[in-house]
Amino acid sequence: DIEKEQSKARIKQLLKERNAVLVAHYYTDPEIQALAEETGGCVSDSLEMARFGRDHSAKTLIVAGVKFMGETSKILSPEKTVLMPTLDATCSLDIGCPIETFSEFCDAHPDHTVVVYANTSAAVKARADWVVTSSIALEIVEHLDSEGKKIIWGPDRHLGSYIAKETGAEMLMWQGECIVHDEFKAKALTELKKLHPTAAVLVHPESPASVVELADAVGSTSQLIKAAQTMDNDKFIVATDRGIFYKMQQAAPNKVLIEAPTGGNGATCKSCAHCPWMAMNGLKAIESSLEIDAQQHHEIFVDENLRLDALKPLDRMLNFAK
Ligand code: CIZ
Ligand code: SF4
Repeated sequence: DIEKEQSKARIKQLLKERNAVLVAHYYTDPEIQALAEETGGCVSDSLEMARFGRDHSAKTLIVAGVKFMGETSKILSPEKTVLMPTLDATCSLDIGCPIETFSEFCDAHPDHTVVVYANTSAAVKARADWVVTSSIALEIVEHLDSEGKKIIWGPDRHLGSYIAKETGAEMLMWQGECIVHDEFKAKALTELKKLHPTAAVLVHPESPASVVELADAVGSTSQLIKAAQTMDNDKFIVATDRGIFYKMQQAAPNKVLIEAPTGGNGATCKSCAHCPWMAMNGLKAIESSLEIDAQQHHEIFVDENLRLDALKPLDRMLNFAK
């Protein structure tokens, strides 16, 4: 509609005026992902978003995602202004892993190597030996396990259990979860599979173990998109945030994509296959974040000492990935 078109036009103008680039996560709404593509930004997972921002010549990054993604971008690009459409967009994993209690947990097991998922605050990253994303967690834990390291894992218990099962590594687990992936239901998925016998099931490992067990492919967002592109099946049942359908359909235009069930037996869920915090990244919010007099309400800051401490485990991952 007209209002949306006006908003997009204003955003494009402001991006130019401010030498800014829009970096969006796969879980944001399709129109936000399309706008990032149209304006020379990127659509990606949290790690690629931070890398893209760091390597781009723009002076200002608009991070359409959730708070930890803005922080990670700032940690990698301290000289850039990092803005977010709203500073209220957070993540249940970040909320469920406050630095004070997590730090006590780590202190209680000083002989353990601390591995944290990227979905954490800068302070939690700074307490860690390694930061990992779901695309590289398996390899890094495998590597640490082969060196005989005992591991503390936080905060996603489902992803942690999956990695422990795959690698056989000994892991002390923080008990956090993603409110979106935690809602996928194995029983309803089994029923849905019967209705689509030729479909392959793609599952993000933040989902419960019972759902992961039903998967034909388990992986990070980028890995699931790749799977839809390369597997021969005509249909895919997908257990992750439905925001991913935008890029997945682009990558696999002739395939039928079906949402994995979040309820079953009339059950409702808090956040049926779409992250409520990702959904806060609307056009209007992006537009306001670019208005110069609103900057204070949108800018991400990370204390310099904390930033340097969080950079170490992040760099460890980036160097391992090379
Ligand atoms: O669930 C998330 O927030 C994910 C998959 C983040 C990421 O690493 O891209
Ligand atoms: Fe956090 Fe889950 Fe939302 Fe990702 S989808 S930002 S893990 S709550």
